[in-house]
Amino acid sequence: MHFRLHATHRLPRLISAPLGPAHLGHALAMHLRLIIANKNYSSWSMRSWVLLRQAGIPFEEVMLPFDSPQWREHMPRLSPTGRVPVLWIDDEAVHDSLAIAETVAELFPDAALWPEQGPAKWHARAVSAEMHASFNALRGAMPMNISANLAGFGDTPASRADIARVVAIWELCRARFGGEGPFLFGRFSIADAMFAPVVTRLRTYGVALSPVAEAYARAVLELPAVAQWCTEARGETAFVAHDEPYRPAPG
Ligand SMILES: N[C@@H](CCC(=O)N[C@@H](CS)C(=O)NCC(=O)O)C(=O)O
Repeated sequence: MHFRLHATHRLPRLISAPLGPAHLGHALAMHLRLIIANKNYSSWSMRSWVLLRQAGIPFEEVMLPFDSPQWREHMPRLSPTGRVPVLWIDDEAVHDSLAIAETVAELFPDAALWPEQGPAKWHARAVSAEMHASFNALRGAMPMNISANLAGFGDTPASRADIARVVAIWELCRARFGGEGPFLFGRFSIADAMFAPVVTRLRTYGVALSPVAEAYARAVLELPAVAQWCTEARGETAFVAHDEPYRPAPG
């Protein structure tokens, strides 16, 4: 292992960070390359991309569209699991969105990507892990599809129960830990990156939210990195049938 950034590269603390590397103030010693898939569909990719971009950490983006010749050609070499995201740190591959988040937090401690310590940090870890491991009904019934308007689709008892749990998490975090900003733990953290694709799903499927959850969802959508991801997602034209249970293929 050769994580040289830890000692030599310090980032300022983030509230809602400006984009770009200007505030790094120095060249990075490591090359970060993030392998992702379609911005419209790939919710796991979105988490890692939003985290890096919102933290202002420079990285090279490699987008391999699902079901494409590029995916078939490059994925065997670029992803140990055949899935995205994968973060390459020089010639080391770190797969899985939660492992990527932990690794980035470790490499850039001054970005303060987790809350500082104590209960806020413990809860941020817990809800990020819960997001990572749960909500299968919501994922299945309401696949991420940023550019679509599918209001009313995907509303099942199981997806509704998942949404109720997500909203309960948001309300608890906002009430207990959100005093210093509009995010789950006040300032932007890994937990917000983990929930960002859920926020877009709730918009796509027209889900009505409580006032606290709605305010949080708006804050997430207004994050510069989330706004950029969504704009780029809306610019994509690929139609991936596997992610489109509700719409016929165009043409
Ligand atoms: N637990 C993984 C999930 C990764 C995942 O399922 N990625 C999807 C895209 S969002 C994927 O690569 N699917 C392609 C496939 O399964 O062939 C993570 O957190 O990164």
